[in-house]
Amino acid sequence: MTSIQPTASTVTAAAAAAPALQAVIFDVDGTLADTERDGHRLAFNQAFARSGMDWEWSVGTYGELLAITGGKERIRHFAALRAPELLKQPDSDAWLAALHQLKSDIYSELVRTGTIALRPGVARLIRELHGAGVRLAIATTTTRSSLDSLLVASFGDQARSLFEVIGAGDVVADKKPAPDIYHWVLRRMRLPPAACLAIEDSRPGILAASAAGVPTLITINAYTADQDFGGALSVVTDLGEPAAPARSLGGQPLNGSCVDLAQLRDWHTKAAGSRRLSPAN
Ligand code: XBP
Ligand code: MG
Repeated sequence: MTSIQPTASTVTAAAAAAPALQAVIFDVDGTLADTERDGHRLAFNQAFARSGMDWEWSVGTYGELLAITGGKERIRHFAALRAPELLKQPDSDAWLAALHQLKSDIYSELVRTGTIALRPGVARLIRELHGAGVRLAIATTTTRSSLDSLLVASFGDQARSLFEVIGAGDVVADKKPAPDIYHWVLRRMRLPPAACLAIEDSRPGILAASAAGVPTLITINAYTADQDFGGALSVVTDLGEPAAPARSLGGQPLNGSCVDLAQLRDWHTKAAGSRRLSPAN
């Protein structure tokens, strides 16, 4: 097969015909905040203890369990390995739902006490995008009540007006890495995937966004640093603050110390250019 080598001028010409960046879709856990190790994990463990169960997920075990997205799904997976008889009870679905509800309530309480901060650059970038009229959305596997608690604790009264569309938890049957939550959000925003950019932190996240056709920026964290982020627009340590610069780890390089709107537009335009020139498209 003949390979097409894009030149700077052909990339510019192709990108000119592609949709401009209109919306940014944020993942939540691991992206907006480091919620997993000291938030969700603790809430699961407290829910197990309060329910009289001897399960306790260590930091390492929880890292492995993150491959199963969704809290109910994660409990079900662990039960299938450790106590399959629990899943054979006639009321097992109700048991699981009640246990997860307890976990979600504990998580919301933890978040309300202010123990989980937004990651570097998240509030700065969201405010810049909102101020510039870029549309904002959320695509997450997390339960809606847990997300709302995090948003209110982080953004106060502004929480409800910042994000135009919120896709969370069970609004779709198949969670990430399936693309369904991105399809759900895109339908409600009435936007094509190429007009959006996703910010994710994990392999299930980039698989979901990419399968929906949304170009994706990755901000890694301790649980996801070694994962495969092939196909990402760019991989960075975090979104960065002027006094605490982010670092490039792969893909398109970061120009400067922070991810800002100008940087997102630049990456988005380059992605559009290479997509249109790719022989597969
Ligand atoms: C991460 C998840 C979630 C949380 C737990 O979601 O997989 O399941 O770990 O939340 P994302 P719930 O990265 O898509 O934000 O217990 O509410 O499911
Ligand atoms: Mg995530």
